[in-house]
Amino acid sequence: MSKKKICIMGLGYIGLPTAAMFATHGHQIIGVDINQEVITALNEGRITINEPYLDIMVQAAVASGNLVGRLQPEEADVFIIAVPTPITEDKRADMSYVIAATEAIVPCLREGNAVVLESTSPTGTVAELMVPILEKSGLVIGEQLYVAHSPERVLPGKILIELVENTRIVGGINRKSAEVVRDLYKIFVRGEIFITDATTAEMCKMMENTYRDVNIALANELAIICERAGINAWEVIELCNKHPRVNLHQPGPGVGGHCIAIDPWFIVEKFPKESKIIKMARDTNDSMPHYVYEKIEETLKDVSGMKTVTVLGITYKPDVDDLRESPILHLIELLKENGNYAIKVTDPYVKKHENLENSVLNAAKGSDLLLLGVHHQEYKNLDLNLLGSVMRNRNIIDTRNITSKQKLEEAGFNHKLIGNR
Ligand code: SAJ
Repeated sequence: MSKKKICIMGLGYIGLPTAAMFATHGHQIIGVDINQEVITALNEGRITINEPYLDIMVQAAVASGNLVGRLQPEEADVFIIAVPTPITEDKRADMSYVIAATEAIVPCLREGNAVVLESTSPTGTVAELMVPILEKSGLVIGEQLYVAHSPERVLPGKILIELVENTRIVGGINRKSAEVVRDLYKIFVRGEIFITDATTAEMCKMMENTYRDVNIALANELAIICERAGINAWEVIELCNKHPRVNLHQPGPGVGGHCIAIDPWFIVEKFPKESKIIKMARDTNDSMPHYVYEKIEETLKDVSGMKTVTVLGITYKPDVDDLRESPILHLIELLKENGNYAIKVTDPYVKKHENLENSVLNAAKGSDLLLLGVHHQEYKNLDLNLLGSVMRNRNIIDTRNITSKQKLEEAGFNHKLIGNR
């Protein structure tokens, strides 16, 4: 393919790796973001997010001259929109960034251009929200201007591998649009690229994350049921998953991240009467921080005065620095609201946070309870004897099944595991 000029709107977890990927494949990339700090960093070859190997790739792309940062879009062959689609307080999709980015590119559009939406969006976003804005360019959509949705599907922590290896869906406003955009992604995607219409692609993306949310809710419900039944949910899951057609997920303190805890709401918002299971799953997962909070209350009910809880791991999932929608942060809020808890926090991936201690040992000093929030690699071999020796009371609640019952008992801990005891 001849050298393309591509404007990428939004340089976050998706836009920036995508920009670096196209740039290192020899294309000219204008990375656009409304945040001056992001642009300054990019033009110096630095990044402001944490993703394995992304810094090296961005550095190489900027050094080659193929990637530059700008605050405004400019004329190009292709425009890719990768801006956030968060939810509002009342669980509605906030499409303001998509609208702003689409409006911003209108003056730059020329015949033969392609516009791709990567952001996860409710059904109808491309056809009903973006197309009317793009029509202001005067171009005939689908003939003079190709428009498609190609949802990102990469897993934070493995973005660079998954961008290349994963299969991809391209949903066009018409067939020609889908084909043009498919050929574009062929530049670096090694997985198969499937073509469909834009609204189907929108639903696929939301449903992939909803599938995971519903399955995690099922695991969380199972965890609660097993506690009542006096058995170990983790063992039930392991044994059930020996069945060739069963894949139970893992219970935990709730679902975090900017995708799985959000996308199902986009379906519920549009189809409130029909999306019963989806809504129930969201509510189940959202209730888990409170469930863990009640366990802490129960465990420390006999400790008088201020009680100290040490939280090990506050990110939304292991081995990343991402705090967005982290269920452990919701749990900390509940403890703070109670007023009887002093909270100490530690997390090897987080550099700045309220009550952050620089080591597990310092965080454990004088504590009444260790709360294992995330299964970071660093927490798999904790020196429980040492930690116990500096604590005021030896209590531990494991929300992720990373501690050994035997080791906890040997170290004299009163221990609880979500889904078991
Ligand atoms: N979690 C559980 N139990 C499980 C699996 C996950 O409690 O069995 C929790 C995690 O601890 C975390 C949350 O769910 O809090 C989400 O983590 P995740 O690793 O499942 O997913 P994300 O949010 O990092 O990335 C997802 C991915 N979607 C799917 O796997 C279907 C990714 O492929 C998407 O690209 C991404 O959302 C996105 O951007 O939409």
